[in-house]
Amino acid sequence: MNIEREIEKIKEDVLKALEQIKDRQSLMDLKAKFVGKKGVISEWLKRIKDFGEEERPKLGKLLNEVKNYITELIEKHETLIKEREKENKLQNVSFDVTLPGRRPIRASFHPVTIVMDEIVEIFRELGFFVAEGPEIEDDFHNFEALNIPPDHPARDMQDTFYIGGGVLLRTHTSPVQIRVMESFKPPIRIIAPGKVYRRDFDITHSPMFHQVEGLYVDRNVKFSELKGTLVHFAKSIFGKNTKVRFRPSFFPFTEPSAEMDIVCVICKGVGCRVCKNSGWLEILGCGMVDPNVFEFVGYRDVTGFAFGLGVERIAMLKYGIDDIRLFYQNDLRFLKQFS
Ligand code: 2NM
Repeated sequence: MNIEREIEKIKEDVLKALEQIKDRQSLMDLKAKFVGKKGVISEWLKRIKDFGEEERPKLGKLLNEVKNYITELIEKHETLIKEREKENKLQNVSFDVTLPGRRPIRASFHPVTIVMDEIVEIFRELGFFVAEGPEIEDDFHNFEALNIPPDHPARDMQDTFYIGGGVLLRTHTSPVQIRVMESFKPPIRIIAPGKVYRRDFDITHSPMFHQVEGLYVDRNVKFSELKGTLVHFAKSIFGKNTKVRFRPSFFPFTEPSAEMDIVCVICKGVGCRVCKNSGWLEILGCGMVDPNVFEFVGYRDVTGFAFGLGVERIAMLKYGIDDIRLFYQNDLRFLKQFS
């Protein structure tokens, strides 16, 4: 057979072999067999020296052409196989529809919100209406109308955040009650929950905290009604066996004034670090509204009782939390315990 014809035949052999090849390994074997170091083409190149001077260049050129042609052919086929493998892989991806779904993260209420709502609900059941007002207040509603004279320690720069021009951050929610009395005739029965601000910061004080204050004004409201209402509140929030006591106290806006204690929730009255060995814990301040306050808002021929409490303090006692800062750090390990 003609030598050139023989070389041309190698191409046909390769083309025929490629038709059968479906995987990469067989393709690599084929590549080695024809264009590898010990492949068919290499064998032919070694034999060139056996030919005559004139034939050698022609033969060499032809062999190189065939080698390049085959290499290109194999590379094209390799791309084809790669693409087919990728497609097969994608087709084999499947989803197990019986797998359980991912659980969504469920949010929960902040402990201060939980306790505040609970307190508000207890008083709403007794007929108190919820009232709200501004956190930025003026001197009249926060102090003057509450019978807090200009030289009273509660007005000290150390306690109040002053904005200037007689404007300040409210230090209690009492101004809300002053505003309600200015706008509505008695009788009134209201509860004022909200944020208040004081210049105070340690493990039991925060510069912002939450208060609930209550006010009941009508003809002939008596101290016994204040006691009955607040004893009911203590038993509702701390349990029906909760023991309480009223202790005389002083507030500029009430006369007489008192503070209500419950038996220490930690030591049950024996005496411990939390109750400073007294066996009692203070939970709120209260009293009969001072006549001077009624005068400021134009109320006549009425009496009333009022009270105020710190929501964080109630929450700390209820849940045994010993550092107020935990309420404001947004640590999920803490917050998750109230879901
Ligand atoms: C307290 C204790 C006692 C109080 C008084 C008034 C108002 F506006 F009627 F005068 N509101 N809240 C009051 C009374 C607040 O907090 C410890």
